[in-house]
Amino acid sequence: MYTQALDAPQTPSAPTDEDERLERFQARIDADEKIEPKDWMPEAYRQTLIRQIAQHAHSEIVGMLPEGNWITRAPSLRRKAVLIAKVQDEGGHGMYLYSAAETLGVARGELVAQLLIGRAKYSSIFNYPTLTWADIGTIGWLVDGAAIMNQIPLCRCSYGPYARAMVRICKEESFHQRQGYELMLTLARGSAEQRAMAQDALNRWWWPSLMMFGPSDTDSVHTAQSMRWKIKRFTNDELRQRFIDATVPQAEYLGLTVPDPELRFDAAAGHYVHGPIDWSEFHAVLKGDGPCNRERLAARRSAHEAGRWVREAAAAYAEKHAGSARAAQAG
Ligand code: FAQ
Repeated sequence: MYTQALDAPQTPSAPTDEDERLERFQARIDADEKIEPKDWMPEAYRQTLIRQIAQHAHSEIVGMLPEGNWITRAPSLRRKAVLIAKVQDEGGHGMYLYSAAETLGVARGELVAQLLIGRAKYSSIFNYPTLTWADIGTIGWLVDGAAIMNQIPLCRCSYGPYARAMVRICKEESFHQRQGYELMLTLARGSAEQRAMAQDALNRWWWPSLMMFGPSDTDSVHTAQSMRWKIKRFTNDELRQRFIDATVPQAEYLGLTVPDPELRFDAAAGHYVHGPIDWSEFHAVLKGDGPCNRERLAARRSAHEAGRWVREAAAAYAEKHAGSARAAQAG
């Protein structure tokens, strides 16, 4: 019997269980079905989602730092209240996203540990300093604006928990973008000094905001597969172009100049054409050599240490309650 089995012709193209499962999985994706945590999924799909959702969660958490830096210096009580609410929202986004990642079988503690040892990526944009109050308006306008452009399509991502988390996140990001633009409008209608401060902030944040969308399509490692899996719905360059097309008229309305001498509107194509992006700056930031990489990680490590007693107290409390529940069950 065993010999017969060994003699059976082995056609390399014969479908295996794994091939069939992969085919069924892709058919579900193609039919726009949502994949849920308990469904079968290819390991590479799971790993891609863990990578992207974790990087996204870390970005929200590290992203609290540049703006948090201005809470004590906001120019009015109203601005302070708005900024506190915004920074708190970003913390909340990080929490939903860590929860979404946990549905893929990875522990939040493990993801946070990777961030703290400098192994995990987070968005390049949060490694730039916030030098003036105008930077707070510019972050809301450009950084949240870029985040929305990238994240609205993620509401239709094939993985259910990520897609659902993005719905609420996008609603909040939209409020953030509008508060940023309103702040910029106030500066643009203010004194010559305020207008100069707004222009200086735009000069410093424009190119890093374009880099948020990731490398150009020719250099993007993950886009093709992520689009087949409908994790991503558009390429990095497509989203970057949409952002530019939406944002340049907003800058014009503010009376500000986009710091790109080659920027021009191509009426035939219906798009703005932009000058070259300095990808060497992007790669330096990703390698840890941006203006604030070290400062950001140091701030996260110190916050993590400062919160140690809270985590220990919460764990002790949970253990105590689990103990009483066990005792009640036994009794
Ligand atoms: N920074 O092959 P691709 C926010 C990495 S949230 C750092 O194109 P993919 C809210 C990429 O991870 C902002 N790394 O990768 C807020 C990959 O590295 P790996 C965050 C970047 O995944 C506002 C490698 O380069 N948003 O702003 C960046 O297909 C205000 C190759 O790139 C999200 O995370 C970058 N900019 O596309 C908070 C959205 N770009 O893992 C506070 C979800 C690329 O191979 C205040 N993520 N890399 O070592 C995505 O949509 C995608 O992951 C992309 C990258 C589009 C970011």
